Amino acid sequence: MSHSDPNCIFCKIVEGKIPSRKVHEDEEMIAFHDIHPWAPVHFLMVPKAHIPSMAQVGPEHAGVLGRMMALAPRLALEAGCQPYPAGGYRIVVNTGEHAGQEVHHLHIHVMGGPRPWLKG
Ligand code: DGP
Repeated sequence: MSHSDPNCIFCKIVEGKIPSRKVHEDEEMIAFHDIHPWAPVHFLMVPKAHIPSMAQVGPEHAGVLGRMMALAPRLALEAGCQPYPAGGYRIVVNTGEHAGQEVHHLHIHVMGGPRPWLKG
């Protein structure tokens, strides 16, 4: 698995070649607002390493994925989601064509804000 794919839009965001509205960055991940939000609050959490989707994830990725999930609640509140249980948010990882995955660099959607945006 290569660390960076020159044709990948999220690798370009990671490398600063495409601008984004960042909510977090550290040595192994970046988080930024979705350009086409589905919810009042909608940001993406992206590992810096180019992993195409959840389908390529193995035990070697457990650390970074665990740290991303563990950071999501704090970033959600900082981005404007309201606290659990009256508020809250949805966390989604689209994987493959049947899930509607458009960008083939693993990303976690974090979506919140008052309904009725929530579907399904
Ligand atoms: P998915 O369907 O799970 O692959 O979602 C990809 C999301 O990425 C989609 O909601 C729109 C967002 N997106 C695509 N290109 C860009 C971009 O250049 N910048 C930002 N901020 N978001 C993008």
